[in-house]
Amino acid sequence: MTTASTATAWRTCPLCEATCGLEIELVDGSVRRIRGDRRDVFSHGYICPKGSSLKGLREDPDRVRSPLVRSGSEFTPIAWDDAFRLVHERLFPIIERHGPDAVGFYNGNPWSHNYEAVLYTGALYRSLGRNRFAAASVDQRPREIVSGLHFGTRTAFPVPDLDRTRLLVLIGTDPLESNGSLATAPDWPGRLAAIRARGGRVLVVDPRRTRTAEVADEHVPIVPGTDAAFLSGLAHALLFDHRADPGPAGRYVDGMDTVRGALAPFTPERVASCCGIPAVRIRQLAAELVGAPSAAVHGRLGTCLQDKATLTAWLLDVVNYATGNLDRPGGVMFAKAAAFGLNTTGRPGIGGGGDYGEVRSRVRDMPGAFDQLPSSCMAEEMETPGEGQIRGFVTLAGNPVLTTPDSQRLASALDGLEFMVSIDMYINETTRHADLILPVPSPLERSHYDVAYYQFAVRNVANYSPPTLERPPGSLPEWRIMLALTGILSGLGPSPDVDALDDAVAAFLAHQAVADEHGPVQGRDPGEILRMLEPRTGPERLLDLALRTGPYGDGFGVVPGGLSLAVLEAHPHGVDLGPLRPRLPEMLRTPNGRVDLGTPAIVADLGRLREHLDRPRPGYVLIGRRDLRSNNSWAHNLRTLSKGKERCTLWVNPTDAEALGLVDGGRARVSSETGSVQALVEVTDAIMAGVVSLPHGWGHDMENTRLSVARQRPGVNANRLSSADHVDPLSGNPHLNGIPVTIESLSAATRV
Ligand SMILES: Nc1nc2c(c(=O)[nH]1)N[C@H]1C(S)=C(S)[C@@H](COP(=O)(O)OP(=O)(O)OC[C@H]3O[C@@H](n4cnc5c(=O)[nH]c(N)nc54)[C@H](O)[C@@H]3O)O[C@H]1N2
Ligand SMILES: Nc1nc2c(c(=O)[nH]1)N[C@H]1C(S)=C(S)[C@@H](COP(=O)(O)OP(=O)(O)OC[C@H]3O[C@@H](n4cnc5c(=O)[nH]c(N)nc54)[C@H](O)[C@@H]3O)O[C@H]1N2
Ligand code: SF4
Ligand SMILES: [Mo]
Repeated sequence: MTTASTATAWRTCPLCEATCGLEIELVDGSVRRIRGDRRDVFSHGYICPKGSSLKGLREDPDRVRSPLVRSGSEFTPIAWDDAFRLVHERLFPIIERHGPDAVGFYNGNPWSHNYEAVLYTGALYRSLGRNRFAAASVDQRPREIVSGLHFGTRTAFPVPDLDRTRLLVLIGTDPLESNGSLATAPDWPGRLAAIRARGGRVLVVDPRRTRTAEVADEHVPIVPGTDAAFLSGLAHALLFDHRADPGPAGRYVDGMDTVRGALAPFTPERVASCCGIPAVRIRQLAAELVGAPSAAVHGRLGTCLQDKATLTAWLLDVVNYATGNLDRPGGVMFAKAAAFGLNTTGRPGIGGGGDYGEVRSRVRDMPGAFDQLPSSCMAEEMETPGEGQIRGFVTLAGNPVLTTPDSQRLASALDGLEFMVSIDMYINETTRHADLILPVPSPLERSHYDVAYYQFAVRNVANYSPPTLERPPGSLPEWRIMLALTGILSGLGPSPDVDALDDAVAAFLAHQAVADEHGPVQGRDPGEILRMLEPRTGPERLLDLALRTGPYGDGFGVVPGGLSLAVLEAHPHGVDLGPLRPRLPEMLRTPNGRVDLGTPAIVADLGRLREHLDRPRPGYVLIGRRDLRSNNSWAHNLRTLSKGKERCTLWVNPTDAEALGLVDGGRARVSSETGSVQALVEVTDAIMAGVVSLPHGWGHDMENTRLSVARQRPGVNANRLSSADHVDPLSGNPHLNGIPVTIESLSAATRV
């Protein structure tokens, strides 16, 4: 008889922005149990139901484990060499014949939680043209554009200082379901409770009485899509009635005269009927914000998926600045990431700004940003003939057929492509269109470091996770797949030398590090730096380089005791680098080293807001929502998460239900100008009258997918109702919250 070999491993959960530490019990090389890691320096044992689902994800029989080639609707396994040969034979010639714009690329949300993908995208981008898209432009793109304009880098998000603030205003975010966004923090329930325990207040502005609103001190309902109206009224009250001291940030900020002038017409009284929040409440909130010892106004996804999203992000910065809370403890602050921080390299205080608007889309002339074009342009760039038309496509960690606007149209456009490759782990609504699927290992079989999320965490931390389990034979790490693709699309033939390409990426970054006049290895020999990184390769080598040349790094011997990957390896529960500290002006990377809140392009957009104020409200409007046990489109195949009550329901207020003849558990047809779906009705007073809500990421009843669990309760695809044409013109972000719809009762109650 042999005894089972047991072990414990720790790693950071890669499923959402909260970066919780997991403690994983292993028996004979498989996972027995996953719990919260009580010793994790950031999460202290907190975990949500998704964290333990990594076991189910690894073991899911539906997960793709070898490359698959499609013929008609059939997928057949093929060897990796053959798969790459096919890329060379079918995808590369498209670039040769039509140029690099002819092959498009879309990366989805899990990309950002996967440092292998993040670190090797730069190389892949160089083999492609301008048609690069990402879930970012159905998400935080407007916020990134404003951060780029105000602070010089796209990830310079003003983060609510959750652990010290005395007044937290959450707008369009539901962290009790989502675990938070653009404010990386494990355990929002605990952190919100702590604000109240120390005598502070939490206020939620949302068309729904969310679970977050239920634990807050106050819920302020708002008409969907009108946050810019509300915030302009709030900013007006702050700028004209209070004139609060902006504090030290005042030394670095310009443009407030322009801002005051531009906002003059937007009195609380003028905006109140549009946003549905009484003028007295807006004025009172201004007084509360000014009077609080510290206050943070944090707007998130609900504010980003509307047609004035960029204006809204700008107004959030104006409001936090005008109350003296920009860059002060308890207000909104900037993290200082240990590695890869966009605002920790180069000259402190000065930079090139961003590339906003430099590249534009071919068909609709939409502005690009950060090397990407808006995802709302994807389908038209595939459909519209001419030079630069997308004929080949690569998706990586994304399911745009469920997650981007007018998904039905996108699905047809994908069918018209000459060749499509998906780097993914499922045959889902998007990858079923691919000619070739290149599968990636499960998250437990790779290492992990949160390149993106530590750049906007509420506390500075660094945590590296080695692979928990060995990669199964026959699998390839995602970064090697990406480099192979990079090589093939760059003309290096069907089997490029991936190790040489990896060396080239590392050498490029080492050269950059020694060329950084303000970095710790300035002027040193890049060859020496690369030798000091041996024998590491792949993402670990890039991470070690970034940590050692980062703000807490050992500078390759210059700073004794500084951070390196070896230090993180010795600290499996993470390294705590302390609370956020004021960072102005050092964190700026704007061309003149200052913050201009009066950016003309944004201020000019107030004209559209003025028109909006007088617009009659449409009848019913549709918004989205998130659920703790779901994760965009791809957690629905995991049994542990898909148990329990039906989650893809249409929320309808009781008054509306009565007027429409809808009953709880009945079915309704929801139609927009784009399309129509039949949804299960859930009557609840948690949603305001005139507004209905459907979550996105559902609609798993499409043909030819391999999602046996998700298919049992498919739900409906909310993005059949959204339109790719209604966008925020400054960012290209689609208007997904507040879509005008009509609703029709289809049947009596069946169940809920
Ligand atoms: N109506 C409406 N639409 C929305 C939203 C909304 O609120 N309302 N929200 C938007 C937002 S915020 C976002 S971020 C997008 C998300 O949109 P997407 O990113 O397009 O969708 P996901 O469901 O996150 O897709 C994840 C895909 O990645 C694969 N995957 C998971 N892990 C890995 C990995 O490690 N490597 C690789 N290669 N693949 C992996 C999964 O199998 C799945 O195919 O949806 C947006 N769409
Ligand atoms: N459980 C779970 N967690 C997730 C995800 C998931 O799918 N499921 N997705 C992850 C991703 S990709 C992201 S980006 C984050 C997003 O995380 P959050 O930013 O917290 O997003 P949501 O939970 O969708 O909350 C958005 C809120 O905006 C409200 N809302 C809708 N329209 C408006 C409006 O016009 N104005 C205002 N003020 N509010 C409005 C909605 O009712 C909703 O409560 O969550 C991440 N975490
Ligand atoms: S909150 Fe997010 S990071 Fe934490 S366990 Fe859940 S999914 Fe993972
Ligand atoms: Mo997102």
